[in-house]
Formats: sequence, structure tokens, C-alpha cells
Amino acid sequence: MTGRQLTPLESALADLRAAVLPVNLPLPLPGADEQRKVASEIIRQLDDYVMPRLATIDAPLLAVVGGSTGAGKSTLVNSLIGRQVSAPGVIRPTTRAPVLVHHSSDASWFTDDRILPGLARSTGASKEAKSLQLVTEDSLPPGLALLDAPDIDSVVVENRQLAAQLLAAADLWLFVTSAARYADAVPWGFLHAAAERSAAVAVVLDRVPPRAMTEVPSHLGQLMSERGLGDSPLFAVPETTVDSAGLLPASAIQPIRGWLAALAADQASRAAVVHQTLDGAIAALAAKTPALASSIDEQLEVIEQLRAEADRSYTEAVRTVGVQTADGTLLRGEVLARWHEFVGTGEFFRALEQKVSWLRDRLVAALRGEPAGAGNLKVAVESGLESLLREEAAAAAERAEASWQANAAGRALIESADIDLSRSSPDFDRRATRAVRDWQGAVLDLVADEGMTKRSRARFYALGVNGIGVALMIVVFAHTGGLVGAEIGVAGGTAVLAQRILEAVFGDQAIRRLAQTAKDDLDARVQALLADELVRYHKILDGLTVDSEDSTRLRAAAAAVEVARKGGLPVSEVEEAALPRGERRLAIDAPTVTQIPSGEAAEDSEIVDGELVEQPREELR
Ligand SMILES: Nc1nc2c(ncn2[C@@H]2O[C@H](COP(=O)(O)OP(=O)(O)OP(=O)(O)O)[C@@H](O)[C@H]2O)c(=O)[nH]1
Ligand SMILES: [Mg+2]
Repeated sequence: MTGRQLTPLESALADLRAAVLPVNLPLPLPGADEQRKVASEIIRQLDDYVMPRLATIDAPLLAVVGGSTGAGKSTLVNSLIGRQVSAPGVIRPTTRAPVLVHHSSDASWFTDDRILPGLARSTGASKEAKSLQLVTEDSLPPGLALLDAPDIDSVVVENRQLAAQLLAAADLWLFVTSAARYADAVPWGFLHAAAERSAAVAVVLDRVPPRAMTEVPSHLGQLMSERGLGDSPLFAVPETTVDSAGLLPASAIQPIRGWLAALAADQASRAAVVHQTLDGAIAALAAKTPALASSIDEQLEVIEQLRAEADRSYTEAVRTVGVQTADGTLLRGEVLARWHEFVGTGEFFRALEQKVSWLRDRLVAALRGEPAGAGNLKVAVESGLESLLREEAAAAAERAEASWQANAAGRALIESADIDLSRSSPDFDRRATRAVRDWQGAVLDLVADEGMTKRSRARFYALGVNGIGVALMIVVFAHTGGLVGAEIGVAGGTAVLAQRILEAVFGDQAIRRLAQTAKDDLDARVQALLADELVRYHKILDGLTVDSEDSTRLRAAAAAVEVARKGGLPVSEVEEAALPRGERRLAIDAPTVTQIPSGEAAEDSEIVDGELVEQPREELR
């Protein structure tokens, strides 16, 4: 393929392949399993069949003989060839490794990995399912190859998968079923898929008991018509005995052999078969893609929902800390005790509560030198803030985890995560401590930088930066809706006093601004601290590598394939001459039901007509 310029259709398909390849549906959503399979099927069909077929449109027609277990596929292939190329057998399943029979002049088409690149070529019989046994047979016409596949309804999983893969790589399906099993669900699932993508199909109804010869084939023909296979030839092979070599009498399979020979002899008909299947396969690939794209979108939706839930949990934590660092909550317990210590005695404090205005002017005078309690108060503030942060971060992690636990996708992520998403990061406490200390440092810088009037300078020095700093922190903690209101109670009283101290130093104009600046700074630090926690959830979601561009690209690629497909498939010269434009149907006329060769039907059929027809009908819906 190297060196050859790709046709527009081939480039469109290559783009489609490139768009499907990275598709990742990591979350266990309904239908995701199915679409994951679709994605790998698309890739495989492109690799196994569509791309190689487009690149070598004149390669021999590959007819894959597939169908129900033990229907007589290998026997049919052997009988068509006239010798045993694929071992038939009584033990199911018999055929494990597929056998491809071709004319010696066609060998080069099959020895390399042009088609079915995943299967190793072998020339001897093999039990290795991942191999393809090549048999040269010159009684087969050039331009036509037969492939004996394993059973599509096998008890062996690999057989089923391989049979499906082989049928997907076929130009023509020679679908073998038996009179006893022709209405089983599995074969019909395959036939339905073939009809859906307009693959060229011929059905062989094997081992029809003489008495059922009128009824069963016509019932099957009717089923085929109803299911979109009305144009497909149907061959009925009467039940006969096989000879010592395991072959059917020539007359029993003559109509099939004749039909295949005619197909092989007429290059235009062969090309029409190839085109029909190829075009149908390409249309089906394009048709499957939008559902795949939608399933990417569904993954994205759930990812965004999980992201929003984690975000909400942490936004809530930031909000709570924001409120509780302003509504007086922190002005309790240790902080309150240390504040009392700082401003003097309890008496002093109580007097202050009663006579705030009187005290306002005298306050600073009462505090001589930097009060000893400033350091302790700072520590109390620090630990009060830290425990608030710890609690809220823990609650946020719990909420986020619980919201993810609520659905299967979230649960899968929690299970596969290598960190515990239900609690804060192990180093959270350390980072919280640092954030609080940094904030306190910034508050001290803030008051140190604030200009003072001459009159207040003495008071400033009397309280010291630490003293004024902690006073500002106290004001911040009771700062809801502007300056402190007395309605906050004891905490409010505490804060009012702090506010008076600051007024005495800076004048009342500056305090509102200083408190606001300090509060904004605290909020920003809390926000950053918790954002780092939230990142853990984001990282997990980002690690899923589901991208909204993936589905856009996929849809565009499928649309481009459709456009290029309408532009037409490559046409071989012979076909151009022989076929009217748009002709895509099997060009060789085949009887809907073959004539029964008389005298060769086996006598010992145990199957009764009525049963044969009745039982399968029930299974078909
Ligand atoms: N009497 C009679 N026996 C047949 C006929 N076709 C197949 N058999 C026998 O049925 C058994 C199964 O045939 P196979 O050709 O191995 O069937 P198959 O579909 O290839 O089986 P798997 O590869 O296992 O799916 C063998 O013993 C055959 O000899 C037939 O038309 N008449
Ligand atoms: Mg077989």
C-alpha cells in the first residue's frame, strides 16, 4: 500500500479509524460495554476487510462458509473442492482453525497479511484458533477463494469470535444451516446483521430430509424475504449419506458449485458482489459511529456531573469558613479566654462592655507597654482557625465522596483511586497551619504598614504590632456586614473592644478598610487551600481522558465517510464495462431453491416434517 495515493474514501476511512482508536469509555454506564465492542469492531472491520479490500479491489473474491455448529460446513467445502481440505467430524466443534482454499495463481493475495492481519498463516492443519491454514487447490477457479470457518454458535467462545471476524472479512457469505436448525436465533442474528449492511449472502440449507423438501426450504425462503434477504440465493441440499472420504455426492451440491463457478468466471459479477458487500460494510461503519459518539457524550456528562458535585462540596466548605470567620463563631473558648488575658482582667472587660464610650479614650492609657497576652492570643486564634479549616475540609471530602458513591460511575472511580477520597489529604493539616500562619503574618504586615497620625503613634507603640494585629483579627472574626454590632453578644463585646483599640490607634476611618482587607486575604487563602484539596477529584476525572473533541471528531469523520462513499467505490475496468451504474446486487442468477436430485436422498431421516417446521418457527421472532 505504500507509495500509493489514498482515494478520498480511503482517507475518510483512515480518519474514521483514527477517530475511533482513542475512544475511551472508562465509566461503567449503561451501554458503554456494548459501545466499547462497537469501537473495536469498527477498527477490526476496517483492518480485516474494508481497507485491504479498497486497496486491492481486484483481489480474489473471498467466500466465507459460515453457520451453525455441525451444519456440514467443512463437508460442503470438501465436497465443492472434491477432496478433504478441512477435516469434518462428529465431535463439536470440529473446525477450530479456519481453512482458506484458493487457486495457486491467487496465492500471493492470501500469504501476506493483506486481509485478516491478526491470523498467522500456516500450510498444515492447525488446532491453533489464531491461525489461518492456506490450501492451494487448482480445481477451484482463479479469482474465487473459499474459507471454511468455525461455528458461529459454538460452545467455544474463541470459535464464535473468530467466526464473526471471518464473516466480517468476507466478500460473500455462504451461510450454511441445517434443516434441523435453520430457525435458531444465533444464525438469524448473523443473517440479520448481513442484511442490515447489505453483505452479499447465499444461504445453504443442508441435510433436508426428503419429506421436508417442499416445506422447509420454502419456509426458510419466506423468512429470508421477510428479513431483507429476498435477493439472496437459497440452496437446499437434500439429506444424503457421505462417501468414505466424507464427501457428498456431486449431484447434491451441483447447483452451488455451478453458481460459484459462474460467479468466478464472470469478473463483472464478482466485482459487483465485492462492491455490494464493501459498500454495505462502509455504510454500516458510518452508521454505527453516531451512537458511539453519543456514548462519549454520555461519559462526558457524567464526568461533568461528578466534577460539579465535588466542586459543590468544596464551594460549600469555602462558604462555611467564610461565614464562620466573620460571624463571631471563632470568638469563643480559648480565643475568648486569651483575649481576656490580653486586655487585662475579667473585670476590666466587663466594665468595658458597660461603658464602652467612656473607656474608648482611656483604653490605651490603661494598657502599658505591649501586653503580655498578645502571643498567646495569636496562638489561640491560630488553633481556632485551623480546627475550623480541618473540620470543614473533612466535611467537604466526606460530602464529595458520598455524592460519588451515589452512582455506579462514581463508585468505580472511588474504588480504583489510589487515594482515600473520603477524607482530607494526609498533609492537609500541615498546609492549613501554614495558611493560617501566613495570614497572620500578612495581618501583622498590614497593620505595620498602616500609617499613623502623630497622636496615635504612642498608642501604636504601646500595643505593639502583635497587639494591634490580634485586635484586627478579632474585629475580622465579628465583622459580618461591616463593623461589629453589639447584637453578637459576648463575642460582639469582645470585638467592640478590639474595634475601639484600633480606632484609638488608626482613627475609625481606617478600620473598616483594614478589616475588609484582612478578611479578603483570609478568604483567598482558604479558597486556595481548599482548591488544592478539590484538585484531587479533578485529577481523577481528567485522568479518564474523555474529551468532548473525541465525539465531535467522530461525528465529523462518519459524515465525511458518508460523503466519500456516495462519491463511489473504486471500479475495476471490467466491471465498468459490464454493469450499469449503481448496480450493486448479486449479478448471477441463482435459483431460490434448487431442484432435488432424485434418488440420492437418504432413507433414514428421523425428522418428521411437522416438527421440523413447527419448532423453529417458535424460536423466531
Ligand atoms: N449424512 C450426512 N452427514 C453429513 C452431511 N453433512 C455433514 N455431515 C456429517 O455431519 C458431521 C458434521 O459435519 P462437518 O462438515 O464437520 O460440520 P461443520 O459444520 O464443519 O462442523 P463444525 O466445524 O464443528 O462447526 C460430520 O460427521 C459429517 O460427516 C450430510 O449432508 N449428510
Ligand atoms: Mg467444520
